[in-house]
Amino acid sequence: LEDLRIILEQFDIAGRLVGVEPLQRGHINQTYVGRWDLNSGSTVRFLHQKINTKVFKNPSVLMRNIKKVSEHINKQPESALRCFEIVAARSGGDMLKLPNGEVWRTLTYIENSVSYDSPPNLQIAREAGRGCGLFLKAIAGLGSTELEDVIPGFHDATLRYDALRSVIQKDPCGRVRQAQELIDVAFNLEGEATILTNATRAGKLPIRAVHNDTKLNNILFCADSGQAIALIDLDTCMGGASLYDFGDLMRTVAPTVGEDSRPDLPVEINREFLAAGTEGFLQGMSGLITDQELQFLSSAPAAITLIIGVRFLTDFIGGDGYFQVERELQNLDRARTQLAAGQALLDSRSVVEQAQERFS
Ligand code: GN1
Ligand code: MG
Repeated sequence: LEDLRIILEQFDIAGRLVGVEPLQRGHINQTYVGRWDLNSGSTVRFLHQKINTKVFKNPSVLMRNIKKVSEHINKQPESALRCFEIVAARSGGDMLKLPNGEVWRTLTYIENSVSYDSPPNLQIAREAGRGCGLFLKAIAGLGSTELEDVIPGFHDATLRYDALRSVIQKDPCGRVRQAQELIDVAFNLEGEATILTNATRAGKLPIRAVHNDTKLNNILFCADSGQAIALIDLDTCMGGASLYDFGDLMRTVAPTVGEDSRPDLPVEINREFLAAGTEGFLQGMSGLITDQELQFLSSAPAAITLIIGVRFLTDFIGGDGYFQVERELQNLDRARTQLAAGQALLDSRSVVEQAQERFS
C-alpha cells in the first residue's frame, strides 16, 4: 500500500487513501481499486490504472479520446448510460507520468453496478446487446473523425493475418511446431475473418466512433434493476466499424466457454443468448444502424472472434509480448478456444439472421 500511496496521492482527491486492491481483469493495463476517506466524511472508491505503454505507445492520444467520449456521454442526461470521470493529477493534466516512465490515471468508480464474464440469464444477454447499441448511439455525435487512432488498424483482419504470417516466418521462440494445428485452422478461416475488413476497405460499411473492446465484462449493469448503465474500458474508442462491437459482445455472450476456459472443453453456442443479444443490439441501435450494416450483421460475431484468435496465436508464437499470461501455453489455449468459438459462431449465423427478421 505504501508504495502505491506515493503514486495515488498525486491525484487530486481531497481525502486519504485507506485501502487499495488489484482488480484482476484485462490483459493489458494494471488496475487497482482504491478506497478513500474523503475530507467531506464519505468513503468512496476510485479506479487507478497503470497504462500499458507498450500497447498504448501514445497515452496522451488515448486520454484525449476517453476524455472526449466520457464528457460526450455525461452531457446527455437523457441517455440511460453514464460514464466515469477522469480525476486530474495534482500537477495538472489527466495522467501522471512518473520519473521511471510509468503512466498512471485515475477514474471515478461507477457504484452500485455489476458486471459478468458470461450472461447469468437471458435478460442480461438482451440488455448487454441493448447497452452496446445505446453506447454507439450515444457517441455517434463524435463522428468518425473526432477521435484519434489509438492503435492504427486495430481490427483490420488483413493486417492481423499479415502479422501472423510474419511471426511464423521468424519463429522467434521455436513455437511454430506446437502451434501448427491452429495455424492451419486460422488460415482455413481467413476468408470469414476478413469479411468485415474487406467490406470496410471497399467502403461498404460506415465508419463511426466505436468502442472496439465490447466484451461482456466491459458492460456495467445496475445492481438493482439489471439495466445496462455504462460501458467501461474506453481505451480503444476510435473510428471503426460498429459491427465489431456487436460481434465482440456476442463473442463473450454466446459461446459456452470463455477466453480462459479449459482448452479441452467443447465449444457450444447458447442460441438463446445469441438471439436475445442480437435483438437487444438492434433495439439499442434503432434509428442509427444502416442497411449496409444489417447486411453484414450475422458475419460479425465469427469475424471478430477469429481475429482475436489470430492475435492470441500470433502473440503465442512471438513469445507472449502483448497479452499478459500466467502460464506458458495460455495464449495458445486462448487461440484454440477463440478459433473454435469463431467456427461455432459461423455455424450459428442463422440465429442472428432469424433474430433480425423477427426484429424488422
Ligand atoms: C484486450 O485486456 P483488455 O480486456 O482491455 C485487447 C482486446 C481483446 C481482449 C481479449 C488494447 O482487452 O482487443 O479483445 O484483450 N485490448 C487491446 O480479451 O489490445
Ligand atoms: Mg480493453
